[in-house]
Amino acid sequence: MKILVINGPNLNMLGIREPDIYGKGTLDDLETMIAEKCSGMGIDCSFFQSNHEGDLVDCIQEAYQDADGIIINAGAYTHTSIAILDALKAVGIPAVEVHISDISERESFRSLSYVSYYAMKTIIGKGFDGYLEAVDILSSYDRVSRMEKTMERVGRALNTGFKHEGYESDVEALSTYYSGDWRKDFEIDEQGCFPEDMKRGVLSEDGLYDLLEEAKK
Ligand code: CA2
Repeated sequence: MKILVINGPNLNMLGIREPDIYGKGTLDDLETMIAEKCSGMGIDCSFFQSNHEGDLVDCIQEAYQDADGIIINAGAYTHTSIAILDALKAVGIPAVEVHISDISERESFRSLSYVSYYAMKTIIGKGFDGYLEAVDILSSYDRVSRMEKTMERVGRALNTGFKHEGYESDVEALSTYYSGDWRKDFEIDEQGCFPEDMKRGVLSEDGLYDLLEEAKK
């Protein structure tokens, strides 16, 4: 999984002034903290900071079909930039918005966030930890959506007698997930079956293993 972390105007000043609002850590400290968390989770992350609205728009556009998730603190552009909102909508990459300070408790002009019209979640007032929470949110979302895609492909493949293109690698993926702890993310019924809306037809655990074996032949 690839996560892009974007910080907007003045966030390069972190740790230099206003420590009472933004803390003592620098942008470098923040990026190191996120990189360490991502590396422990097997996530590839990259960072971008700019004071220029158009550069932030370009960065979002360049992430199209490349990043799987965006963490964005658009700084003051949060409250003014429809261009950044449109760029996020245009690329369609799942995004979490983060603000170091609690923007709901500050000047009234900070209460409006255009970015939040797109972001799946907005985290405010948790300092640098908000970015770490955002990594967890994007990682879980990515895992669930990959699993759903796999299940959909398996469902399609089951209906086409395993002839669906690319089925074998999906089976490998399913087999890996199935032996792991991903179950907690999904409702599994008493018979160990996947919920009806995640599959076509009833499939027990034993049945699934049989199908996996058959598909690998
Ligand atoms: O709380 C946040 O993360 C903000 O996005 C930070 C922006 C502000 O305009 C938003 O309303 C809320 C500003 C970042 C300014 O960062 C500085 C850091 C040190 C010294 C001065 C500014």
